[in-house]
Amino acid sequence: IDTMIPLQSREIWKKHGVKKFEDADEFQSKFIQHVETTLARSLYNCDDLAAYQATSQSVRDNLVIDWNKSQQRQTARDSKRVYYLSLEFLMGRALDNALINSQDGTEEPGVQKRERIKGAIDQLGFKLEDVLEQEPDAALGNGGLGRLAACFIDSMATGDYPAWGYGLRYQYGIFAQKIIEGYQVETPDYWLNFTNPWEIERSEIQVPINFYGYVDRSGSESGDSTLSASKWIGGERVIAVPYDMPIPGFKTENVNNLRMWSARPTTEFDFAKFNSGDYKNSVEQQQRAESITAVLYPNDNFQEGKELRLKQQYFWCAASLHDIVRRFKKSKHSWEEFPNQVAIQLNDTHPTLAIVELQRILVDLEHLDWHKAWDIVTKTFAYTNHTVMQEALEKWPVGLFGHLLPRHLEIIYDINWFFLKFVESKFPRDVDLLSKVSIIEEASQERQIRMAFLAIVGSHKVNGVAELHSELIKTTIFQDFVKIYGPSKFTNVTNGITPRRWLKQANPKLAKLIGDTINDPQDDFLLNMSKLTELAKYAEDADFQTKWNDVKQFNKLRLADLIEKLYEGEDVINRDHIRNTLFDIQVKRIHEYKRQQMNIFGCIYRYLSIKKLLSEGVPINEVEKKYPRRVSIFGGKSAPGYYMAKLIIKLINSVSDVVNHDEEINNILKVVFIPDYNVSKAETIIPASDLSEHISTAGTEASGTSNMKFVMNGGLIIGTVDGANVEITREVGEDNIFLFGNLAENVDELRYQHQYHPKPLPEELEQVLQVVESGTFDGDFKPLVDSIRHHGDYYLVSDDFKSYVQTQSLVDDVYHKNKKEWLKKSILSVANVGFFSSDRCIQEYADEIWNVEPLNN
Ligand code: GL2
Repeated sequence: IDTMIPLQSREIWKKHGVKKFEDADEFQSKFIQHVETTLARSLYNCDDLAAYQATSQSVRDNLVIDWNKSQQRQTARDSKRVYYLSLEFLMGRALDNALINSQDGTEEPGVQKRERIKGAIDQLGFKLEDVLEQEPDAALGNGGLGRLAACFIDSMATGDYPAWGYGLRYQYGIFAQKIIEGYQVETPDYWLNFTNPWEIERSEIQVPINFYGYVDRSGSESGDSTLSASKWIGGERVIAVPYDMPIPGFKTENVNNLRMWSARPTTEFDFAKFNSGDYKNSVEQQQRAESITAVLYPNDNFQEGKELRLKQQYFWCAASLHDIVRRFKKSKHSWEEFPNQVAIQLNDTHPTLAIVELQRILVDLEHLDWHKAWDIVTKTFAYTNHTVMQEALEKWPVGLFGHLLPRHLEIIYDINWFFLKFVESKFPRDVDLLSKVSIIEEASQERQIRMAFLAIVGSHKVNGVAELHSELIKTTIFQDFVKIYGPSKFTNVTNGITPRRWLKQANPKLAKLIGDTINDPQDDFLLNMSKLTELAKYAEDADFQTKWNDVKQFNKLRLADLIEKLYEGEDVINRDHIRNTLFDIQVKRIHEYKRQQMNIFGCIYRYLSIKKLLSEGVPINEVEKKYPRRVSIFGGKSAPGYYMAKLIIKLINSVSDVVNHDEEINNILKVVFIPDYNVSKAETIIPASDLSEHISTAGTEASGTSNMKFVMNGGLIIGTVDGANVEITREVGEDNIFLFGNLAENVDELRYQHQYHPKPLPEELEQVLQVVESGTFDGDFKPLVDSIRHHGDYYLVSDDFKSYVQTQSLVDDVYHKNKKEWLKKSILSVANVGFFSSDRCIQEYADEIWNVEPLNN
């Protein structure tokens, strides 16, 4: 059907063409229009929530206008597009980000667009800060992996890349965390309670998605060969409807799209059900469709293996590919050109089914020859691995898989057959190798499909997310594939973060100080982070250090306010001493490998040491010299079914309870657990850190990205030689980071020693564990203690504890005895953090993996 307006009518359209608001006055007019029409409210009935809605609608109107232009431009240029497939997009809030990104460089110095809108909102009778607070976080992700996807789409839009994100529109994001009597309690996050002004529902697009059923090969040419076109007769059908979220770039009119699919029932009439009088049952079955996109699985670095999750994955891959193929077909290229027009990046193995689905489309529906199709597929896809931990690597039982997706299972077997034939030709008679690399794992009780292997075989590039991690995947989990394909298929792209959100939005005071100092009032450094190196010459400048420190103090007070609010008025952080209190922060998902347990054991050790001195009669002011003021701040969610992680949360809260209420120690140590850590809280927490903890067992944290965020905000790191800490050290210099602990290369040996030649625990840890066992802290922590004492201490807490504690006292010394030195380290860190901009990262993907160019306006 032709949906284009006839030529003779177009002049009318052009005459009435919509315009963006350009200044404060036009914004106010839009705002009022939206209050009175979109919201059907008035100046007699307009609260902060309505003001948020009206502001967002107005800003969104501008975005949509640019979005339309950008999409038309991308289509007209017929350039290669990138599709970033991620099951998680941890977006956080959109409004402030959209205001910041609307800055276009045309403003007079000092009056950025955001500031003008702020003034306009003020005149309308609202405070921008309060308006921004109304927005619920779009929390459609678990942790680093999901937030990485959000940073990437910001950088792709900013870099003018023709790129779309594809995800799922979960009705429930990651659960809200409540702490009740020290324990985590999960409550649903129904984030769509009020209409979401940032999404555009596209109910005119409806993609049918099938599940179950059987394969009909009666029509295929050679009868029994699965390689030629086969017909999959689906047994259950649901509809995928897209919701689009415009993604604005910074200082560009380019606006990209994040398309998120939502599941709906079909309106097909089921005669069989109707005739059997089973109307109620058929309604219930229809309702089940919606459950596919109801909820985000709350696991981080862990595979649960539930059928509904596989259904989510297929639903999303099939809908996205349908969309991509439809767009490609409109461009009238031949199929061979598909990889020149389309690059698809797989964010972890979650979208690996897209590989199989494209092969199915090409062979079954487009009737391409198998090998020709497979060549197109492998040139199109690339795969990012985000973990080496076994429990996180996706595997699906063949039975479950074949029931849900019978034709896809056949295709996987065929892919595997050709792959193994290829291996066999390169390494004849190496049966052992064949079984090691087979996409189908035969050894286990039930056959399983190894999704990472399928992703490697179906891609032209595989990358890790930090140098150490990218080396590790080549020498451990994927070593046989390096042998088969050669090392060039495997590459590294070190993660990055967007400085728009993590510097400008989270820390406006620091961004302002930087802009003023390096004479960059238009914030060009947010695009060109190498400009930050100019800060280095002020690292020892006393005046500048004072200003730098003032910004930090401001941010610490801002965090103290947040904590007070969350603790319902309890004055947890003593503001009088905030200037000489070190803020030590560890915020991230709670996981044994991230070792929050080691951090809290460190707090207990510090507390015991303070108490010991006091009991020996040392006066508190002397004690304070040895153990200067510190607040240890924790935050993070545990997967609901992760017993140990939940126990760690309880221990932190129980320790907090004892320490914070011990008057004898006179507030020189505080322990705080911030409930419900999320993106918007991170924006307040991260800028307030003096020190942050990235202390995973070496070799377990693929990259980490909060390490970069803390450094970008002038916080120093205490960390292990793991993930991106390695490159952070290279960039900021080893004098400016506190590293400790065993190296990844020694981990296997240490674990072996624990198993077969256990040694007594170091005395510092022994002391701590005994106090935990004594019942000083409310709760039963036996499993936690036993994991170290009796179960091999898999995460090597006992091996690293002593050097951890020693490094912490080094931190105390520098912070309290040599503040100038500390500030110098902090300034130099920010000066050299530029490498970790996700803009750099996206450029590497574009050049090395996608082969796409930015589309300049
Ligand atoms: C993770 C890694 O654990 C983390 O180290 C990395 O920074 C991110 C992004 O690459 O990916 N892998 C993973 O499964 N989750 C992560 O956060 N959930």
